[in-house]
Amino acid sequence: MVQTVLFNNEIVSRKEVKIDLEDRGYQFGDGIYEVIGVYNTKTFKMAEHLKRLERSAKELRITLGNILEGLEANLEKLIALNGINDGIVYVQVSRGVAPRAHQFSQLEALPVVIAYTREMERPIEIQEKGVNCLLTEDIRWLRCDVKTLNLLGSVLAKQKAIDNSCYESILHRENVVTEGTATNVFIIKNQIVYTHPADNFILNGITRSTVIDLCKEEGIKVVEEKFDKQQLLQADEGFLTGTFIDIVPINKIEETVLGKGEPGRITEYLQRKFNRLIN
Ligand code: PSZ
Repeated sequence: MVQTVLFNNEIVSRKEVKIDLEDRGYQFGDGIYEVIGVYNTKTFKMAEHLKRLERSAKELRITLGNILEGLEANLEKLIALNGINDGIVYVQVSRGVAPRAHQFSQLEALPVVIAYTREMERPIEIQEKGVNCLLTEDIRWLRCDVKTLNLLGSVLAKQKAIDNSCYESILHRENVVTEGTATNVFIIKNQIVYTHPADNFILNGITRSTVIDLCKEEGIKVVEEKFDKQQLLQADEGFLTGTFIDIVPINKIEETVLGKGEPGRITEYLQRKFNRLIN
């Protein structure tokens, strides 16, 4: 089937997309992106994702001009045209094309926008059974709050997890647990939910915010404070959050079984509440 994609402001077939070899996204990873979940043909929290895209652009001094105008409508159109039921829509904005130089002051062209969809099965099995994780040193830069195309720290850490038959690397700076490679990390100890505060060391996940709001609505105490590796390993329960995986329980971290080594009670409760939002 021919895939329909967004290229700058036009909906075209995938083979019509031409990326210049001096596109700064290609040469420097100089750009930003978002991944938005699609559940039963409907996007989840599109407005929040586009707001975060706008913030990422601002932090990197990428001038969006009128790019956001009509973007939401175009992403919805792609989902419909490609007949997506469950999956994601990916959107990326590179700073644009210019003769290669680190500085971007010579840039005249507009940013380059692409978006495409992917049908995916919902990861029911890992949501129900939970996953094993690895602890990996967080070697990323100090602006993890910006969703940039520069993902080498995450790429290497995720590969390390896969090489060790794990689902995710849980990253740490010194002893402080930050987040996963494409997930936020939550632990529960004595009925209290903990997650890293939304500062420059993590991406403030849309799923993370949704889960925090759910906790507050349900009267579950939630604390946005740093916790360390030891607190992680001694937690009663733990879970990962992210677009499309939603909430995935952590069973084991390397040799340490978390809690009972199976999805915990509060984790499952939050999963049920979360499922009501997307269904
Ligand atoms: O399919 C993909 O490639 C996805 S889906 C979600 C992500 C990637 N990443 C989101 C993300 C992240 O990159 C980091 C470093 N931390 C946390 C998250 C979770 O953010 P939300 O909940 O907004 O998806």
